[in-house]
Amino acid sequence: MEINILKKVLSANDAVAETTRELFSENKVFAVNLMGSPGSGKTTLIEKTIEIMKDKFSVGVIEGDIFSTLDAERISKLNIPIAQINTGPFGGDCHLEAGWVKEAALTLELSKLDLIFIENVGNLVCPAEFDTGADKNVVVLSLPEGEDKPIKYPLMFRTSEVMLINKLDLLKVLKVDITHLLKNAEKVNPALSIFQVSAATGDGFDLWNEWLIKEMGKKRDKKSQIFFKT
Ligand SMILES: Nc1nc2c(ncn2[C@@H]2O[C@H](COP(=O)(O)OP(=O)(O)OP(=O)(O)O)[C@@H](O)[C@H]2O)c(=O)[nH]1
Ligand SMILES: [Mg+2]
Repeated sequence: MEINILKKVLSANDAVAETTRELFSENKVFAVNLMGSPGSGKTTLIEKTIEIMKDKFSVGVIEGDIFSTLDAERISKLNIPIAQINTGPFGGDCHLEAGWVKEAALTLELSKLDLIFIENVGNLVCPAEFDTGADKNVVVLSLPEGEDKPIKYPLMFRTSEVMLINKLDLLKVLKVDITHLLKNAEKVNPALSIFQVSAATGDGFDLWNEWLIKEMGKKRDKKSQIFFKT
């Protein structure tokens, strides 16, 4: 019985997600759903990416958190359009649903944006179960979390098209085996594109930004002619 109820909730969310994706497509904005553990560096990655790209592209952010507007306050310092979703008042869900994302997106001037980041609630489990209506799912895994996470939380890595391995600047102190991590990720999802970055220093952002620009280009043809200046 419980399983049936869950299926109903998920299929209702999937139906709304299609309309959310249509909204992004009508406005030719490329929407990225950024997922990952609390503290993996999602907000820092958004901040660094915007810092690098904002002269060429219009970026907006939808911030998802159970409580607080702390991340939105950080991002708002970059003077970009931002919408906050707090799940706390609605039961404290540990994921974002497509309807909430759509409602938040409608508060932004979507037609003026090229790219929108949806920062999902920090955890490696529930966000992977709910389609937000974004075009692509990206998981941020930071080195301190360890090599085994793709094996222990496979759905997150299966539903994502990109994995950002963050906090590369900590490699020497942590002694994480990146080759082992890459093998684990490949076992779970051989199609995963993987970029190794440090959101603190900006290292590795050239390939990540190239990927974003390519995907934005697919959404808005003229953008495909513009290449990221390093
Ligand atoms: N050394 C290092 N620290 C980082 C890096 N990226 C983020 N951090 C730090 O990690 C901590 C958490 O970063 P956030 O960006 O707030 O993490 P988050 O994933 O947005 O966290 P939640 O929103 O709570 O889920 C902060 O102290 C960041 O400064 C990195 O590349 N290297
Ligand atoms: Mg955050």
